[in-house]
Amino acid sequence: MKSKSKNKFKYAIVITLAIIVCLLTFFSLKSTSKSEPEMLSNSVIPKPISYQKNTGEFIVTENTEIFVKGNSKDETEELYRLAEYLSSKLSPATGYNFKINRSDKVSEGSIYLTTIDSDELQGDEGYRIDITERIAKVSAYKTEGIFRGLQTFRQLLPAAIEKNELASDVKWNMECVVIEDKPEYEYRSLMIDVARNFFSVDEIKRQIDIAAGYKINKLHLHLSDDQGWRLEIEKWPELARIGGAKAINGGQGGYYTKEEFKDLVKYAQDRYIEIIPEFDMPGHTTAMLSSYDFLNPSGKKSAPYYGMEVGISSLMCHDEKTYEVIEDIIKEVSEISPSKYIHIGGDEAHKTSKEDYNYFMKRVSEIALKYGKTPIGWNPIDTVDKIDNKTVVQLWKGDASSNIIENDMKMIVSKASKSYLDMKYDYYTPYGLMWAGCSTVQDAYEWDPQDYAPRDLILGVESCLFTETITGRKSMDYMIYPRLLGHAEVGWSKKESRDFNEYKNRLKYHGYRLENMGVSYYKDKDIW
Ligand code: TNX
Repeated sequence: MKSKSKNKFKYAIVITLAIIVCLLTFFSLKSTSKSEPEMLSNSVIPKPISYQKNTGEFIVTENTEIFVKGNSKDETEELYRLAEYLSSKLSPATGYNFKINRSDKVSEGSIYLTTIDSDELQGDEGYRIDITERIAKVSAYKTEGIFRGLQTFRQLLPAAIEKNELASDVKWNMECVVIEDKPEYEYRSLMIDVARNFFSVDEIKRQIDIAAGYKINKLHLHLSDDQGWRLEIEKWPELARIGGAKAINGGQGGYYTKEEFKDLVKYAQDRYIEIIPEFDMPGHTTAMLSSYDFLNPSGKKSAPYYGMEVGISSLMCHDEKTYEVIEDIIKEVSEISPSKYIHIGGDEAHKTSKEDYNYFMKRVSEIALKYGKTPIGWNPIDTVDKIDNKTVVQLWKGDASSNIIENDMKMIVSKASKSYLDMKYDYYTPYGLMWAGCSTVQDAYEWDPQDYAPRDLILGVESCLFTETITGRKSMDYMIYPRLLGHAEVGWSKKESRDFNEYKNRLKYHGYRLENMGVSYYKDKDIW
């Protein structure tokens, strides 16, 4: 009797302990899953044209392989590289090594990247995603479309996929879906001013990589201004050596050697981003004028300038030496820049007479054309008499002028009040300026280039980060993100499909993604 009750007691203890273990496991699992926000269906930014959710899910596991097959051997090789890119994005958080196969005999449970020899997927950047329980497929007409599609693909996985370290206890599931997508505009750009403050190759690469995730396809580098010249020119080495010595407020200067520039171009190309170099002229040129005496009317070098003013300098517009130097610059840059475009500035030339401005911009635009480049200039370049209408106008204030419309000039829309990333979010923002007003996350989203110009003239949009007040990665991230995501959607998604209240939900989820990527974004109180 005694031993029976002893046994009962033992059982009771074992059962109680088992219950405690179960409860502890349950709560600890719950708390780990709590730290991972619940995946939001259809949270892709920029918003795809169509998103057809089906039942079921595809799960990425340690056995998942990637298959690639292009229309030609070269395309298959490029898809192989893109599979490696995808793998580099998925491996850190999952801890999986994905086997890559050059084949269309796709085994169950695999990811498949393939190009299709028909334009049904509409243009170079269009793509289609078919996620079934068996296969996760990305197809496109061109490999560029596959790259854009891969950005959507990444966003179909839980936000933890963006972590740079192992994320255990996460189920890597994607909902079954058919997505068909293509961009509204061909030109979706981020501009970084590396002249006012200089940013290293690695800092720029990091921004390229993040922006590529939101289907940005151009990076415009503002390589010269009063405060700095940032690219090595072999024929005129003092431009970089003297002109690049410092930055605004006498801060740390620097410049890219030609090799570094080529490396940046390649890094961007690998992410289907085109780098557009800008040399801002004839104003914004103190760095040039302080590098070479003969560019100045006095024959003496200008004093360097590290202040905040604009409109303080001008090149000599009727001196052939000026054009010799400019031609050498454009020639050298054309040799290392595969971009179709070169940006020749043309803004705030307050120290140049209108007549000189017209003469100068027309000549420089012709030099660019001579080297096979399409010139881009800030408005008022559109007011230059008889300028070649291949010149693209970058609209930063005002509306499309009658000149633009009559001359049928193409435009990039980057209105300061909407797409300047250096405008403060609100009065309390620690960085930035306010000359075009504050620009909230909502302001950055709720606009359309067609508010300022006719559709058929618009190439696309650009977000501009001027850096008078921005010195490092933290302030850069804070001003760019999350506004760039809104701009990316303005450039990619159809106007009719955009609604801020709906966007806010998707953006909220992207906060976790940005966080996992290590981006110090601005946490708008209305959203986070
Ligand atoms: C205007 S935008 C400028 C830049 C300044 C910027 C500051 C443009 C074409 N010129 O020189 O850096 O404002 O927001």
